[in-house]
Amino acid sequence: MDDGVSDMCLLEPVSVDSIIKNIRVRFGKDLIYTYIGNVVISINPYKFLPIYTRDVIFQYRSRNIYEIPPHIYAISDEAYRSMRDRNLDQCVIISGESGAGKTEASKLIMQYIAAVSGKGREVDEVKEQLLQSNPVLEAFGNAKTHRNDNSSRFGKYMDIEFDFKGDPVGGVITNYLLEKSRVARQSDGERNFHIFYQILSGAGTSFLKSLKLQRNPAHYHYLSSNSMTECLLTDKENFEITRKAMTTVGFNVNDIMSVFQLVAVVLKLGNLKLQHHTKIDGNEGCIIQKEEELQECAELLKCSCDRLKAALTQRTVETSSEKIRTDLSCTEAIYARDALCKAIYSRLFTWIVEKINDGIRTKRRGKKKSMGVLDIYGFENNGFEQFIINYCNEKLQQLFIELTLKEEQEEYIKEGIEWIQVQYFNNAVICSLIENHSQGILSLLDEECLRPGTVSDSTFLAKLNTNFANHDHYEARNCKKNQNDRSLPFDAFRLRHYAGNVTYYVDGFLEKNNDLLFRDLSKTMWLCKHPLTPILFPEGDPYKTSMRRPPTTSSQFKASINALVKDLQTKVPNYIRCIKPNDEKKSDVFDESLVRHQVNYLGLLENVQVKRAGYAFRQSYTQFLLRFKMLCPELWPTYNGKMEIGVRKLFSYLQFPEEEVAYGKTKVFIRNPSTLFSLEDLRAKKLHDLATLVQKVYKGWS
Ligand code: AD9
Ligand code: MG
Repeated sequence: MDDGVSDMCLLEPVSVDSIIKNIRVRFGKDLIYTYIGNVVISINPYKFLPIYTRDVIFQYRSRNIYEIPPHIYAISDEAYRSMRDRNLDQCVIISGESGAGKTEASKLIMQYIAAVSGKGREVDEVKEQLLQSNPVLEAFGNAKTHRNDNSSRFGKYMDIEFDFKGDPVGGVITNYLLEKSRVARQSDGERNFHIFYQILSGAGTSFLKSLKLQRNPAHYHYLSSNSMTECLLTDKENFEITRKAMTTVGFNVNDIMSVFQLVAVVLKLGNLKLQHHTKIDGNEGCIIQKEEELQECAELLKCSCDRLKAALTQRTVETSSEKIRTDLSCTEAIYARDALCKAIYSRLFTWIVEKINDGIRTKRRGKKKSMGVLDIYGFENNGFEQFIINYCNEKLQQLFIELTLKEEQEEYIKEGIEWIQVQYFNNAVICSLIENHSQGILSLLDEECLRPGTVSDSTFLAKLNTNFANHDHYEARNCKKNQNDRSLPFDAFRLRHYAGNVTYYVDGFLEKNNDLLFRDLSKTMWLCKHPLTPILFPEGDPYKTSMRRPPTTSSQFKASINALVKDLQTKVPNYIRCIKPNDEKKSDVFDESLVRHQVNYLGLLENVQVKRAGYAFRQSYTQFLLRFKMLCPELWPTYNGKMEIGVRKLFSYLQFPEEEVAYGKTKVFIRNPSTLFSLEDLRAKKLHDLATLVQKVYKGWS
């Protein structure tokens, strides 16, 4: 029966076609994991597979990666043991497009670590908190999109900390840029964040009443302006799960109440109807129609209704001598309302992450080991937020190249092993196009946001066109080279990302990057007596005189991504590359062109080539001998000679073909995984023989 090869380094011949064929054959047999060396390729089965039970977990425990079939547990085990036993901090970087299975993979890793690490009241509590942070973050940060019914709309890095025994003692979660525009608007057929539906379908009648909410989602503008208004069956039960999980991770009854009050406020503010109004003095302004909803919002926020109303419909301009109030037009007021709701929700989300961190942060002192799991959103198309997300993916691809392709090749050189360079596409040029300090797209965007005078999305685009007209990875209709490309709209630019071309519409870039909230709104929020709003809107403090401009969205993101990359660089990387088999979210359907696209941009062929041209396995002489010296009588039980000589003696005794092994300065390199399998088999047999012998001797004694 053909199961394909479990490590694609063994493919013959090596080509994109053979890689796809191998993944396809294995996918057809529900073998969703395949290796390229120690990189795991995972294809989403879109169905339940019985491969995540406790029994399976324990099969993978403390086994070598090549001993048993590929599994995400195998790499989790490898990373865990390397951290625990060799004191090497680890990170697991999970990549792939939306719906490819990244979040599920990250949960499987955590489940594995929780199952195999130590037990005890304190440790169990930490584990439970780490695991239960998932349902909370997913309720508030995930949503149904076209591509994924449970799509993460934020990036997440969870760094789990361990004591010297390898037991989890805490962790820190870092969140990246929640897609907050979803609060006020979603594409057709998509939904708002899960929590809105969960609360409406799952909360008890009296709880809903205390939040002044109605059960029907169609009542709420933010949940009904698109075509997916209904709650799903799972929303109701998920509400219970979310609430319980909030308690586990450290929210008390008051915290929970405060959070849901703000969730309710967002829904209710979204329902405010603003109407154009010409005042007696002839000035244009707007009035709020349904005042009851406004009144209820004020009650939930514990603030004066008049103040809230004024903040939503007027703007105060302060000069050194006086305050002047002007009325907002209807369009401006709708904009202000939506901006406020997005700000409340996204800041609440960050507060929730911080609150979880307060609960799981390590209380113990002393040196800790750590393992970080990165689950970032996948590549998607279109506006500002996607541009930022795609920038992040470019950075991660760059890290992958640095650590897997470049470093691998450099190691051969360093160890003095003969080597033919494999060519691969290095995306550093795209990273630089985006983030270059003075001349990148991000710095030009910031410059445009801060420049006095008339600036707009179009002036920003014009600036890009002037600067990057001749750049290989930049295209725009107004650039000479793209003049005849009718697929390029005039209000957009296209980047040739490593994963493919993406067209970005510039509409909203400046505003989203500026991310400014009218001061009247932040001040009103700060003045509310609600326990959270003063924390969420510190800039609204009227006693704070600092007029410093907050950093732009893109500069904040750039800083946090660079900090992340720096952190990842200090750890041993483990990679999981997720692949999506089809766009219909169906099981057993393999869309070859879709998979081909992913295989290409994930650079799997180059990955296999580098691994194959090189050696599938390498280990320091000392560690290698420690494991296998029992296979050579001359080295067993004690060997005091030079380690490299010992390894040479071992291979000569075992009579493996010479070309299978290379001897570096500090490490032994093994070309094929099958050689390692044979070594493992021999070792297992030897151990078995030894155990039998010991038993016999023991019986003889007793
Ligand atoms: V996004 O960039 O956050 O939109 P992800 O995170 O890559 O995306 P996710 O892990 O959420 O995708 O997986 C999408 C869906 O595929 C899940 O909700 C499951 O229904 C399904 N899935 C993913 N992995 C597995 C698996 N190992 N077994 C079964 C799976 N189903
Ligand atoms: Mg996800």
